[in-house]
Amino acid sequence: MKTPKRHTITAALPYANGPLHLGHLAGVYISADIYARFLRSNGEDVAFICGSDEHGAAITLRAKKENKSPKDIVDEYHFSNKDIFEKLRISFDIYDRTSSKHHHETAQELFMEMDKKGAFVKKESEQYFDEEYQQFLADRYITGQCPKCGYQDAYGDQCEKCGSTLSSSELINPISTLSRKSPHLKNTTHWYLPLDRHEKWLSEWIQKGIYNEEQVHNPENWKNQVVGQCMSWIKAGLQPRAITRDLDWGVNVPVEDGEGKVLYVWFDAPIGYISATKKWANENGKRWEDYWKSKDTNLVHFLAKDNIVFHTIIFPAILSELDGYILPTNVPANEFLNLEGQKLSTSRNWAVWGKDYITEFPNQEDILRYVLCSIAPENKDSDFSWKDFQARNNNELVAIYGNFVNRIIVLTHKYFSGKVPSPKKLSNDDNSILDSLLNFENKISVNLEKFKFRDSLKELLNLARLGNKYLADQEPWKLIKTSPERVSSIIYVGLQIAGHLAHLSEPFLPFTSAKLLKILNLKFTGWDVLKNKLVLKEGHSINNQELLFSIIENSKIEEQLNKLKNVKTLKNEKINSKFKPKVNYKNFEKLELKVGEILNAEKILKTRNLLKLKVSIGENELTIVSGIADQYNPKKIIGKKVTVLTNLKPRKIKGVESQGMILMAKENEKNIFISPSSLDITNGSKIY
Ligand code: B3M
Ligand code: ZN
Repeated sequence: MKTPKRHTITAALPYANGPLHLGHLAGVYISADIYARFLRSNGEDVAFICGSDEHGAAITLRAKKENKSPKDIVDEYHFSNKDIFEKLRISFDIYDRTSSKHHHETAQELFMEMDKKGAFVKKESEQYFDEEYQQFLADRYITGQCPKCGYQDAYGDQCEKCGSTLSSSELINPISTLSRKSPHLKNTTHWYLPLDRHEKWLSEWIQKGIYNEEQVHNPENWKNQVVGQCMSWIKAGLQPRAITRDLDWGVNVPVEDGEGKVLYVWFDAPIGYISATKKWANENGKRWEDYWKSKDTNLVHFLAKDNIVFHTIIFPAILSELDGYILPTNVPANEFLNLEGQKLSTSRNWAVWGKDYITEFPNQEDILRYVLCSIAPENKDSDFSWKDFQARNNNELVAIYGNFVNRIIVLTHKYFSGKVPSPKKLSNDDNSILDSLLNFENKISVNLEKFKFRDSLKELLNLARLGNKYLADQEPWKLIKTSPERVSSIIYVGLQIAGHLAHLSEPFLPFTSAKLLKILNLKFTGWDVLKNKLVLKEGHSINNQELLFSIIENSKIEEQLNKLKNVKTLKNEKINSKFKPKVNYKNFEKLELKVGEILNAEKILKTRNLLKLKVSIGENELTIVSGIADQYNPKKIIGKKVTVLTNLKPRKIKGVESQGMILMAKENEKNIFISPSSLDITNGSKIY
């Protein structure tokens, strides 16, 4: 037996601030899983590492908006995302969390190792500070006018209108998203990773693949777009990058004068791969160092194109400053997946959510895996459409794969009582088909080794196609009376094809592979058995047929398309609602708006979403029923200042008289209180 090679396979850690959609799955996790399963099928030693990325300003900002703690947010999405991965059988060896204690310890340890070595420079600079909140503002916390295109609501790090990368100091009229006031500049000190010092070797490494004598990779195996992106960064000149932030959520900076600061999320997140490996190794009797510090280990990072530079420039620069770490052998980044011809967008709800797919297509996980692999955005952006999804299922999985398996199993039971027959009369054609079986494993493997997942999946389907065509050409059902010896040979050959198909499907279609192996009464012991064209012995009994795939009806697809149509209509309504007819001042004046304060809040029993609020509006108190229980924890909103419409005609809701209305802003289907920006404004103050 050959000695197994060791592989550390990482998949980008999804931010635990939102649900997974098909773009994430097609961009990263399906390919990574196929690769990990392929390696394991070949007896290789694999650590397949992932987890939730639970730090960063995007998470704290979302928490603020929803009036929750960052911990509430990451807990919610960590578990729901983990569940989706499990249901799709993404076979991570560990799905860890960067908010865990062991990760904080590892990240701090590595920071200190680098700090001691002098791998950082400390620099003072001016950064925006929110006086009211007594807080420095991460770039995401500042909005203002884009200096490039004039867009009013650009973020401090990026303008979403024109796509330019910005720094908050460039924004015109910056506003803090916390207090809604203009922040002022104040001095702060940060630790910087001087990427300029690393420019030379990184450029050599990316272009020639040479890191040191012991670690060399062939740069021709890297995707063009990955090398291209790295080189365009390097050519522009690498700049020192701050790796600490003034935030209160993240890994604390573990040195003197690090107080009030945390590590930059892109510093700690990739270290998450290492801390997760440590945890997994500890729990499984392995040495984590073998997976990160041995030159024989093949380190591969799976991710989408917006994460490339972090894994090919910043993380390698970090690793190079640490003792004995290896660098990735490859970073086979994918491009993006679109949906029905449009860019996927979480905020516009233009997405197919993993969770919805799992509930709406029960027991059809492999179809999704199949389709997303067939259209993986390997070298350019690709498109998911429901019609194509249906066609691939009906015309390929059902009509070719499922049909072949169904026929061969039914015929074996019908003619040979469910036993593999002895081939009485093998023809030349039969023999050449049996010989050709050996090539499939080879073709699939060669493609997978090059991260060509689409091509390898095509080969898998070609094997099913071969079986289907073979049975159609041979027509054993016509020969059974006249030439039973021929039929024994045809069924024998057909079963061998099915045996290869069952094994080779494992990385791509793990549910189907398991079912087919069970039908064939085989145990999966890896692909070694495929070195032999005969995987089923004469006389071996097989089990009964089970349905592998079924037709997806038009109505099912229409349902999905309607859902997307509704998203579009909603969007149009939003646009149209900007243009509601004008009202005169007299009408506006009829509304009595006041500043209120929530004095008490309780859930109304037997309702999903209703809170009964007691709201002070100065001299009076109002009882108000509000449908916000899914977003606001009643305990946490007491004392909150809100805007109240106080002269709305009272009405009974679930038996409670509601005497007014609290004004809300709707963003991404969430309701957010419109709170007066100044906290000490008196209750009952008129708003006009
Ligand atoms: N959390 C994924 C993203 O950019 C990011 C990956 C971290 S990998 C260390 O959506
Ligand atoms: Zn712009």
